[in-house]
Amino acid sequence: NRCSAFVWDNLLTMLTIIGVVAGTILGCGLRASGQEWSRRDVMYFQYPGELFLRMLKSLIVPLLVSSIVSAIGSLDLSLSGKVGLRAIIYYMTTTVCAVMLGIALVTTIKPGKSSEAYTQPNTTKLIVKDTLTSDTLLDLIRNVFPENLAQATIASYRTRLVFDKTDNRSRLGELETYQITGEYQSGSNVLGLVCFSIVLGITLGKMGDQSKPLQEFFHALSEAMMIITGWVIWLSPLGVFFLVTAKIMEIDSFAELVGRLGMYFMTVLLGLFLHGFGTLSILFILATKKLPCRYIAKMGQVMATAFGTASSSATMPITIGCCDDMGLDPRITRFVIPIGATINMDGTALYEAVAAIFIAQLRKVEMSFGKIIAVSVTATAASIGAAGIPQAGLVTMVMVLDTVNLPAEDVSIILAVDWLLDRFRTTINVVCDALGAIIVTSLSQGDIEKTRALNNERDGVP
Ligand code: DAS
Repeated sequence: NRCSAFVWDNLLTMLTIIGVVAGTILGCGLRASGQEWSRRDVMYFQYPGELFLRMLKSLIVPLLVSSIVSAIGSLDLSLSGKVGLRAIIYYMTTTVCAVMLGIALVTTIKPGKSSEAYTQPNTTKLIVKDTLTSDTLLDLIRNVFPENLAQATIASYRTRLVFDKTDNRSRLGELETYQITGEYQSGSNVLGLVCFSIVLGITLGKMGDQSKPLQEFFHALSEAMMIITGWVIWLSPLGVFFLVTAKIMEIDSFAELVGRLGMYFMTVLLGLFLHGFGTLSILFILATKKLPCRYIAKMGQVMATAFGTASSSATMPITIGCCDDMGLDPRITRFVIPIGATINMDGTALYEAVAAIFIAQLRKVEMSFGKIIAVSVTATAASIGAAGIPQAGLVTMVMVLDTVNLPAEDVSIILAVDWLLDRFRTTINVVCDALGAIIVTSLSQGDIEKTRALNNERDGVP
């Protein structure tokens, strides 16, 4: 009985993981067949997965706004202030720890050190369009204040990276130009919406009974979004299956995964593992006096979806559902998870610090202490500004490279393995968000009880 209960409780997670594995096997099998797959073939394979991703993304805006507004409105303002402060302190602490761990590893392992001078691969030339670090930094702050809420989720950065594959060796048999620009798809970069929702939640809280109808509206909307999430989540196994298959079909070659990029790849992976199951676990034990393993064991669905979609924003509804299943206070979960999914990206911060110093090593650029500090600061800022969509960290990395006087086109050096590293770092991003919700809830228990007692006393409840 216990076994069947376990299987039933984890059925969807197991099916989603099977979807990722089966997609990997099919993708490799299709490549091994030696047949040339056109972009259209890849698109057909990707299509069901793209529909699944769009269903999740369509939930992001209504869920994010309603969750934050109803959560802040339902918490006393002093309590929501304390909860918000604890969340921000947790996000900053874990992100800085991730960057420092990444820098320690890359300067110790030195994946970029090699005898011969590095030559840019002639297969991928990056034409950088008006990439200005100051512009990127100013854009990060500019996007906090959306000028038009209806379009708040379409943040435009001036950082534009155009990858121009000049060789015809490309897998898809045609000259193709990747255009990775700062113009993120709708519903992906939600920094402005998060800030507006926080201000609106605080305002409704200050308005008292006058805002009750609106608070009830946002609460009902948040619950409705979670119900729809419960339906969409059952498509995860198929969705991730097709997304992973198509992604493996379209990548150029696995050859880059060995050799010099392989060492870089393993350095980032080691850092993500040590951060996820080392730093975060230590912080978790210190804050909650509990072991994190049984909580992480319940995050299988979240991790499988994050890995399959490479989007922490798209995974956000599932992360909230996972926290609900763990019995956390929904008012705190719906407050900290949307914010965490937007600005707390430890995996991305670690990756950007490692990548920048790896490229400096390849270029034989000496990294002074001052430059390492500059990388730490800009990698943290870049991870905050990165949207929760696939390969967003690649775009904001331009800022990090510029601080160590590396040309932005060097981003293309690590492009070949970025699609896979992105999935691992996105998984760590969402695990960190979920553990943060548990930690903040645990640290706020006393305040929640105190506030409840004060409210009961005020309302004359015995
Ligand atoms: N894929 C991003 C995310 O969704 C992370 C990144 O690109 O670095 O979190």
